[in-house]
Amino acid sequence: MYSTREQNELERVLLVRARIGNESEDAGSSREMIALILSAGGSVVAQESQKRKTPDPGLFIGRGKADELREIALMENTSTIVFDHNLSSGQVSRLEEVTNCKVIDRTELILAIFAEQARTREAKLQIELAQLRYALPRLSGMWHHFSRLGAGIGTRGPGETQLEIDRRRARSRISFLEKKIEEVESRWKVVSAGRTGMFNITIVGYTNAGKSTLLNTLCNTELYTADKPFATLDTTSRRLILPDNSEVLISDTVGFIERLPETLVASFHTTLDVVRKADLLLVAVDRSSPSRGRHINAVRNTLQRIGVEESVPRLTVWTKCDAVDDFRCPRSGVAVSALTEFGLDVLLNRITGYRDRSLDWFELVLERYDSAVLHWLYSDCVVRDVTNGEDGSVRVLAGASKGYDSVEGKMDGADLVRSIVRLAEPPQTVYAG
Ligand SMILES: Nc1nc2c(ncn2[C@@H]2O[C@H](COP(=O)(O)OP(=O)(O)OP(=O)(O)O)[C@@H](O)[C@H]2O)c(=O)[nH]1
Ligand SMILES: [Mg+2]
Repeated sequence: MYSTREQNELERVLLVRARIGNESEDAGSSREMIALILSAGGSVVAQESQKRKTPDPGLFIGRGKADELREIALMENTSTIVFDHNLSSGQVSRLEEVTNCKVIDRTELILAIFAEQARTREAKLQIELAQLRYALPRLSGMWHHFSRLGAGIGTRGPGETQLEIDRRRARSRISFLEKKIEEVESRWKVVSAGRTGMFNITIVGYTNAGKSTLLNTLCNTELYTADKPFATLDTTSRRLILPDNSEVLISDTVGFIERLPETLVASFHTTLDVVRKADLLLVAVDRSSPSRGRHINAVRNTLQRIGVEESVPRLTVWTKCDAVDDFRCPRSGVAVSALTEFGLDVLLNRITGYRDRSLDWFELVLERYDSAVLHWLYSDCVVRDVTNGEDGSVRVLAGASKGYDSVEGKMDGADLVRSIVRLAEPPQTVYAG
């Protein structure tokens, strides 16, 4: 319903960016906008920028510049102007009046791409909610020309304006969507309750960093990947087998971008839950992108905005290393290439190290082999080592994922148990984090 491609025919686009204060010209930012516009179904035929101390309250840019945009749009045969800024509804309608073009701001553009990319029911619900929440306060700007008192028998109540009806419809659709999303959320809660005890890893990062490709390579899956922004809008979780044959859960989710619209952060609350609840965040950074410094900052800010605790461990994963000439391993994090599988063994070892530190380690000696106890240990703990003694005893080195108490409780009174000792540290292995 809000598809930019269908509704606005975003074909020839004039891109506008103001540099506010001492902001400098930024080629990376402009490249990103061109990619976003392309994703929304448009192509940039001209770019304009203006340096300003502060944005103009009425037009964001200066009046002279706005007049100039009208001339450029005529010359370039475009009727669409995209601003790399968030504009107020008043600024949009005044700019549209002056330039005689359709004006789209950054949030609207990103929302349009999300709408275009949404495949699953959940993503579609969340994006529609984000769009309506964005449009609601703007309806006055959008519809003030059209509001007619008391007109339209049957479709609207007496004395109501079109604006009031649109607002009422939008509000009731918003509460319908909120209810539907809540239903999805409670279903997810049931699913994730079954996973308690599993170590949860979530891959986060700037959009197009190679997150889904990394998960595909690690788990041998076929998630959708593409060289465009916001190819993934849903969360997918898969089991990942670590080098010690234990399992963890790894999730891929929606990518971040600089100035991610607030309405999306709010509506994608359920999707982003997987980020807040992770035991380890793999922060994917495209090592081949010249804008990687900016991307790292944007991801850090977004994690803070969505309420991820600082205490959640984060491991930087430098992706696409095969695409870098003269590659040298960065000092921190792990350098990988999902394409050539370079560095994946190191990454898996580092993940195992983090997971090991989340467990309560213990050494258990049983009088003799007991399949029921061993079965329990294998299903509820990470068993690192089992040694058979000459006297028939069995020594087990394991880590409890549900706390040491769960092990003591289980073993208490079992006459097979010769000794059980809690270890202060995870065992030293090649998996050190
Ligand atoms: N050369 C190279 N390209 C890669 C590698 N990993 C991913 N890519 C490419 O990077 C592009 C983006 O990959 P995705 O896995 O879709 O990226 P993403 O982070 O999931 O992106 P969004 O879901 O859109 O946020 C695709 O064209 C991939 O083929 C890699 O290791 N090397
Ligand atoms: Mg993806």
